[in-house]
Amino acid sequence: MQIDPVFFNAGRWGLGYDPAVGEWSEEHVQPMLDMIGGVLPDRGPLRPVMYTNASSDDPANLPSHIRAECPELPRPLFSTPVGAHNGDSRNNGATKAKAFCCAFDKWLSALPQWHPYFAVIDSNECHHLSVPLSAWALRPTPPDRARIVVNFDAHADIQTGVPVTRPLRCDNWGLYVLRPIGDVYPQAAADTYVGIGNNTGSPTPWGDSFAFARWGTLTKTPLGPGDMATQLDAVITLLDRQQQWSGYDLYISVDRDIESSSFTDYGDGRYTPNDVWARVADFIRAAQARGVRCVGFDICGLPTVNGRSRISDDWSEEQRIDRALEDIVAFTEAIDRLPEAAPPPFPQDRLVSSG
Ligand SMILES: [Mn+2]
Repeated sequence: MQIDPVFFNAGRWGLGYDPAVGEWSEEHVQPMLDMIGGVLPDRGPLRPVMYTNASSDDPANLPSHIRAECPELPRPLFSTPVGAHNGDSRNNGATKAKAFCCAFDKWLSALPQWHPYFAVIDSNECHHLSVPLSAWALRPTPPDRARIVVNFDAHADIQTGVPVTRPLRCDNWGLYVLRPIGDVYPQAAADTYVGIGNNTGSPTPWGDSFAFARWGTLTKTPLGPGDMATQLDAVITLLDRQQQWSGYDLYISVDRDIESSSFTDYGDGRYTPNDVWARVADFIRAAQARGVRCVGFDICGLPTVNGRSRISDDWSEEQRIDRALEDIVAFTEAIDRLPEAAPPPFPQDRLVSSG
């Protein structure tokens, strides 16, 4: 299945970790773009969407192709810093959801896109980028098809007690796909949010999976310890309890912190890369077998700039980056093997005018 690759930088690689540098720098990003582009053959140009100082209104912080294609960006872009690049834990990755999603919708609408996309988010501190990404991917889904967001992650990334007027963060974004966000998303972006691979201490590997549905009281539904097909069936059962659907559309996110030797900002996870690759591929195959259409995929959490890591070990910086590229290859191959979705997920008139 053809996919459109997008690279979302979230401030880490663009700023080179130096909070004193307030301007976009391609010093570290361009080599990473070249490396990612190098393992995605025959898929056309890798389109970068980047920002550096997102609390600034200055469009000079945006890459030139975004400035050119989308001249009327909302001002102010954001009300609080996004993708914090310093040790200020108060603002780490935090922003007001409405302004953030509005700005990203503008940016996404400026990207040509005819296929499901595959996005790479540089820091998993910015996993909340998956809100506008999944909302954008699932927007063309007609109301009689169910919309599923699945997050393979060591963490739940959902906090049920948080109102959606609070800052959107990497650790609470799951709720934001289930709730309207002002007039940006007057309808919830998804019907269910699913967490797979959470590490809550279950003695059974892959036994901590859960789903939340958008309707009624927010209630956690365990998916049981079964294989991926069984867990997907549990999600479908949850959805089918609400209404009869004509089909199901799926957006997948993978936080690399689920994996050992991932070297993300949030450390290393419980599962080996081979195990994660196999589970994600199993899930995609189970979806395909049930006619569940994959409309988008993101992988989140590269090693920090130039392969640096807070995790102490004897891996070289190059080896850490190679590990991330291995993930990108493994996940894109799993998607690539899918036949073209029918009906195609995106209409040819998907491009909307910006401004
Ligand atoms: Mn996450």
